[in-house]
Amino acid sequence: MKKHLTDEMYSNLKSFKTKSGYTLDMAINSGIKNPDSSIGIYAGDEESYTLFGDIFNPIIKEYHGFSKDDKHKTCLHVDDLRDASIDDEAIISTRIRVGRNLLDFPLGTNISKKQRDEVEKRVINALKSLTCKGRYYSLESMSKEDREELIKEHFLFKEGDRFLKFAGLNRDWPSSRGIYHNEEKTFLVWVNEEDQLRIISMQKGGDIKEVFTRLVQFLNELEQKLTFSYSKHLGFITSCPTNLGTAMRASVHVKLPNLSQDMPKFESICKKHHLQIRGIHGEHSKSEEGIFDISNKRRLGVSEVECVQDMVDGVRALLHVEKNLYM
Ligand code: ADP
Ligand code: CIR
Repeated sequence: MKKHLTDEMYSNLKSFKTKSGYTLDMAINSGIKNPDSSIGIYAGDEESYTLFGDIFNPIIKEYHGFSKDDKHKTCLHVDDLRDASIDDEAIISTRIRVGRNLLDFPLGTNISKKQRDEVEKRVINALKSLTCKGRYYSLESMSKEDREELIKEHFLFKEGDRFLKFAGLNRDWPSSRGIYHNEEKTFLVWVNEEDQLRIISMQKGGDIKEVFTRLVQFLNELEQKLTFSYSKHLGFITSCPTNLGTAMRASVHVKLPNLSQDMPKFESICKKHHLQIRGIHGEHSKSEEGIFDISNKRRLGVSEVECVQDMVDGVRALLHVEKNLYM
């Protein structure tokens, strides 16, 4: 944000307000309060992306390589994936999530408590219709111990960090937040975190196709009950511009003890394959014991299948170097 926002742009945009009352000052607050942000800007609603397009567009272009005149695309045909199963003991687990927000509501950054309550009600209602046998647990009704255990096991989100806090996403915490999951915890839905829904499929090991198939099945079922905010140009609308488009992050937890000793090489392979490196407790966390969270970086202008394929091909390339160069 600080790289692209000029004085002139700020003066031009500062008095604008979207229909839900979102302003440029609100959009950039997280970046202003956290100068170490990697992105530093959030939308308050779909309109933010056009009304404040002068600042969002170059950021979107830099992150996704997607221009104003490009078209987003979608493909959820799991069978189009190539070489999807990574049968390697270095792969500890696989997770694919998509973010979704309901049409006709502001995003979490600019939602009122009453609207957030209504979103939770609608989502709970839709979850009841799933053929997946699961239960919804409200964060408020969960014990501290249960909450901490679920976070430690990578199933549940924690209270938003300083980046989310200054974007307005921690307001009224933990009211109207919760998690739905099946007994095996292979299908989960987070409610009212950074996006109103984070729909997640995960399991141990590297059977990426199975994880993707489960996600698509329940996503299709949810779409019968809920209408998500979607634009032809930007795909699914999300709070953070990095999640626009497919809003998909396909990741593995993978052991790379050798390659991670050579960070420039590790990072250059990731860059070539459009991958992002995270620590094992999510964004802005550290790696432990040479285990990293490796995921697709691009989400807009590429289809869902391409997002997963970016991850699969990139992780194969990382494992090749990990095994062959350091024997
Ligand atoms: P998001 O995926 O929604 O962008 P985070 O990066 O904060 O959010 O990750 C959310 C949680 O999911 C964290 O606990 C993280 O460790 C866990 N996670 C991510 N990828 C995997 C994976 N492949 N296997 C197991 N847990 C994962
Ligand atoms: C930041 O700007 O650092 C946070 N708001 C998180 C940005 C999302 N990160 C990402 O690379 N997907």
